[in-house]
Amino acid sequence: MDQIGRIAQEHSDVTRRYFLQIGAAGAAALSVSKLWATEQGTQAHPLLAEAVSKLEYLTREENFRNAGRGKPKPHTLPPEKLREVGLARETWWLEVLPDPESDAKVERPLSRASGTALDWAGLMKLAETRAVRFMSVMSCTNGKEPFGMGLWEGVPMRDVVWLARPTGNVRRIFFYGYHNDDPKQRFQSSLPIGRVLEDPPGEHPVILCYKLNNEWLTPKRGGPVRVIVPEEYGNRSVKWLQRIMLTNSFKANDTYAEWNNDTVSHLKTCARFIHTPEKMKAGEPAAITGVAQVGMSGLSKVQYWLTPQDQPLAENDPYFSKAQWKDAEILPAPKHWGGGLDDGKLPPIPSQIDPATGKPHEWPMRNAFAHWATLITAPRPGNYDLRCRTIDANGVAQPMPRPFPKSGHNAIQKVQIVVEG
Ligand SMILES: Nc1nc2c(c(=O)[nH]1)N[C@H]1C(S)=C(S)[C@@H](COP(=O)(O)O)O[C@H]1N2
Ligand SMILES: [Mo]
Repeated sequence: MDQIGRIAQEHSDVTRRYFLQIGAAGAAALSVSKLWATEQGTQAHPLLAEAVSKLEYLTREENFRNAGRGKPKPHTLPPEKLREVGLARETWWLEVLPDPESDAKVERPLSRASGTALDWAGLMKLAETRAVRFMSVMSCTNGKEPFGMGLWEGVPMRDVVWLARPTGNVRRIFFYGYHNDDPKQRFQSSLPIGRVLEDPPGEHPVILCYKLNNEWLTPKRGGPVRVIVPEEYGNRSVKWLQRIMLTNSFKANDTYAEWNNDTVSHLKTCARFIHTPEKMKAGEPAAITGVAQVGMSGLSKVQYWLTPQDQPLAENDPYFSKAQWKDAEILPAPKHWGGGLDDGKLPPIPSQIDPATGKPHEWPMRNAFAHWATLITAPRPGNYDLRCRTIDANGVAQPMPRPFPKSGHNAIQKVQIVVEG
């Protein structure tokens, strides 16, 4: 099953039960903007209610798409081997070292040789006072669909960097994980040191992450500890983390750069379908749902365009800006967040959720998902193309302002629908 299929397949029990109730009411179509958040009194078209009831906000661990490389992939190693190489919580270690090829000044490197490497107990000690949680999207630069929407918990990377007492000549930081002790398999990413030490207002810290959706990070998700960089594509978020290097080099030395990717790229705003019918009847409504990845410039609208395939496309209009786009409904913050959380409730997330109301401070949240839904109707039988796109908070339509694929795939998605008489 593809990733969108996996996301669609998830069910939020609570919203489902609710929609089964109102579905029976069979009311006329109304705004779905109340659907996710309202518990009673809202009527919606049963088709739309049913479609929305299948959505779940957070992605379950097992439904994340996986991108960790290695021969063998580290998460497939047997438990004894994982323990042996430091990829179990009891045996985990992390080194923070000066780059030997540079003149970074680091007073107290955290090294295995000197017995100062950080271990699990040390990380948990830090977590007692420093732990942060936030929700953010995992998305691959070249992935057609986001990999998943996670609630991540970890300790800011800077807290561990400061333990090593860097004093100067540090301009960048690079890091990598376990790679079968084979340098050719190393997957490395890097950041300017400034991004690690400081967060712009509203941005979350770069973290050493040990929990997803309130559970310990599994080997598959990069556990015991991985990096999460909340605002960028997944290549920054190195799994099976073992080594952080402080360097005076000013150059990005990411594995992804060598693979012809732009490594300095904030998440882009873009829309994807989750559910669309393969067939529908002319003149009768059908429900469609989707997800928008809310990137650097926020989200103001999600739109769709249904057009017969035999209708010629406008010339010199690669992004269909002259087409008859219509607005879909962006769903509000869910009442129940899904993702397999214990009783469906979120643990405290001070930076994103108001503890008094349990609601997000802003919606849609940046670097997160926003789901959307709408009813579509095709007047006549035939083969149709259905497309979706976002308009970001600056008013710019997808795939602009950054249409180049190697900094994040955001081409306008198209699906085919057969409309029968
Ligand atoms: N050690 C290691 N970390 C890695 C990778 C890798 O190949 N090895 N792939 C990266 C890329 S390109 C992506 S998109 C994300 C995907 O994270 P996920 O597998 O948890 O979805 O992991 C990143 N971290
Ligand atoms: Mo990726």
